[in-house]
Amino acid sequence: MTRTLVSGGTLVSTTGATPTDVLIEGETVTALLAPGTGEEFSVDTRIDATGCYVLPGGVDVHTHMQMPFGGTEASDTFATGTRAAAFGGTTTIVDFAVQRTGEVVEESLAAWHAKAEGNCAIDYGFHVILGGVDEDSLKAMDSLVAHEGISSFKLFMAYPGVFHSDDGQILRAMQRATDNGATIMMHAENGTAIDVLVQQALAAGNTDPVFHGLTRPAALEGEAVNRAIALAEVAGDTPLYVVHVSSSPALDRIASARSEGRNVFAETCPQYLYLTLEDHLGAGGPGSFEGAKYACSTPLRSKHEPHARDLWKGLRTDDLAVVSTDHCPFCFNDQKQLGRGDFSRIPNGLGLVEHRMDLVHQGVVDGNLSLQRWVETCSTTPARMFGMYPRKGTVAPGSDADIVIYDPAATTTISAQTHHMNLDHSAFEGVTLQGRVRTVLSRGRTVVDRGTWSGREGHGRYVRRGLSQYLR
Ligand code: DUC
Ligand code: ZN
Ligand code: ZN
Repeated sequence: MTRTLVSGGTLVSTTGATPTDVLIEGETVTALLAPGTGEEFSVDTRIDATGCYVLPGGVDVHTHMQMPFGGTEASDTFATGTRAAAFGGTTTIVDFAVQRTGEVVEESLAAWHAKAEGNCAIDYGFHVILGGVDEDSLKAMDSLVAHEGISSFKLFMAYPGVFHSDDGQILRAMQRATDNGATIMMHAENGTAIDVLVQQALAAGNTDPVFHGLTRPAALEGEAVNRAIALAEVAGDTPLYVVHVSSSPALDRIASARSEGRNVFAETCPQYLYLTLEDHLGAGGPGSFEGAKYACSTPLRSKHEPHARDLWKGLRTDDLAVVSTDHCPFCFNDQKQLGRGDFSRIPNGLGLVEHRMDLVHQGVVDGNLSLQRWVETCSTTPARMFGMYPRKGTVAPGSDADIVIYDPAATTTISAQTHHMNLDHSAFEGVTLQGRVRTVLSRGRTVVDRGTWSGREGHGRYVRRGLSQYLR
């Protein structure tokens, strides 16, 4: 069994930042050692982490690799997307297998396994999107939790006619989850009301990308979050995890449910912390299609309202427990173009799996978040929330040796010319961030070192997950 020693670095965890050497045997961390004491071990590989942070590999629990959506398919495959994730310091993803109305859940899951197996560069798990809640899919939830390592199911209050579940279907799925222990992940936007606003905007000739945001107001995110929380309460305090929270009204309702001790959890994504409706979705002004690059749902919010400031605050107070990406990339030249002349046809999604760790680290540099909280929101909590801890999300004896060596003194400049995602543009084009991923280990194997790839398609394994570890 090969032995690797990572020495000279500062181990960052949820509780502190301490100079520590890390001993790895095979795929597993076997010891944390006082600085310098690792020198007495005979090892095959020594990795000098002097001047760097050593942290648990990032865990991104919201990605959509090669997902069919909006008349096309997300442009990253499991091969390209997981490689890009690794370049950015993420060593585990949890992607969404999609069941549509009328499809058999187990068959949908098998189809997603077939897409991923043998192609991933890092470890991966699955949630299941239930696009059709009926007797069969409800039954399938039980067996997926018990036998398949799937402990979370996403429902949509948005996208009528595509993924949308009505309140009765949501209540039934939540009741089932209360019984089997699963977490319900909610896309909380009032889709029926949004569709009315969309039709009215188009009828008035308002077709530019900015209307994607203007027809999905924050109030309709807040309303849907409120309804989801009420339904989860009626269903017996079902574990509820609200995805891609983008606005103050949504966060307010989550914070209030949490203050009552409810099983309510939430994530946000980097785009809502940094990008705005005016500067990005509205880029180029009237008549420009540039903003299509930034069309995602929930949408970017107005810079004239305190959404981003509140989201950073929510991350500090734990009302937002996780930062994920909702990585769902569509190329500008041949995919986003589907929405030219009709914003409602722009495939929704941004490609960010490669930049989450750097973007949230910038929040540390800017004083918005502590170093410990960076690791907590990007690695440890997502692993615990979705039943993968302590195998993932920590550097400790017995955990998988998924490790990032991060140089806080270096910088990263983001560009489509240099990123590794299969995407012809970048939402953060030209932005320079403080800090840089230097070396990445996935289960003991170096996959990235100083920008050079040494990973392998098929190295990534399926992770069977348990229940959320945040429940009473
Ligand atoms: N939101 C997106 O932006 N893309 C995919 C699905 C979703 O809910
Ligand atoms: Zn969603
Ligand atoms: Zn999503």
